Amino acid sequence: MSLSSILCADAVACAIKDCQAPDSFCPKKFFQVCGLAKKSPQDVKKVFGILDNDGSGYIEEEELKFFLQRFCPTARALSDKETKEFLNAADDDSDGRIGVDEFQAMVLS
Ligand SMILES: [Ca+2]
Repeated sequence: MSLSSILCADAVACAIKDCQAPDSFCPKKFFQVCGLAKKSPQDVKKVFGILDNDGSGYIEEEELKFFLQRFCPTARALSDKETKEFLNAADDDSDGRIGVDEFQAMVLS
């Protein structure tokens, strides 16, 4: 399973390019531009599984930092500020990590 089987490469490239400038990353915008916001909950869950690099069942801060690189190996890492904002935007129960329900809610809402 890879992201390219779920998302269109052009849309992903466009979403990455859109947040190239430091501190310009916005999760909601990224999910819209890359096309994930229009996918089924099942597809969003598959993407979650890819982003959960260590298979812990949660996306932790360390995984969020390298979020863009999961989509494109040459993309930049997120700044600490962007990582925190991303986490806060999704972490509804404030446990410091993103579960699959929280991820689906953020992407599809
Ligand atoms: Ca994890």
